[in-house]
Amino acid sequence: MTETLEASDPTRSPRRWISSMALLAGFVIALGGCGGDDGPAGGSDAVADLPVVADSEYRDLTGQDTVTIQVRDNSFEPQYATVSPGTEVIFENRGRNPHNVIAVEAGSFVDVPTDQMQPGDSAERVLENSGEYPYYCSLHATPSRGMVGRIRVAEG
Ligand SMILES: [Cu+2]
Repeated sequence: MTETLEASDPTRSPRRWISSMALLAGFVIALGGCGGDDGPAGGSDAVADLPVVADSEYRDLTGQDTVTIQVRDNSFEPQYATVSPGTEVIFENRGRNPHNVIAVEAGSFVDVPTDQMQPGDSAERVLENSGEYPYYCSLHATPSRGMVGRIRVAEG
């Protein structure tokens, strides 16, 4: 069936393959050329573009060694939480679907990939430094809307 089709035209398909690879390479180079305009991390811009969340939206979970963020279909609960520095934050998938936890500012904490956030899975991340840690599930959100959440690590 398909084999017959390819066998009848042995020279053409490799050639097409090579030309699409050349196109792809050109595209990647073009992308690389634009990358410098974004500034050093690039991620900071992403955080600055997020909607403002009122302080009153944050649940105060300071003073605890561990804090659990429930990962549901499709939200984080609590969505906004304040914790103390060094708190172990546990993301626990209580839903029926796979999710993930992606830092909006890449590298601010280690992402939890989808294969580690299946139903029933949990993953711990320790946040040492005070600051804002917005995150989202890339399966059900963009960084700014949908299945998004934030952890604020209070001043020590
Ligand atoms: Cu999700």
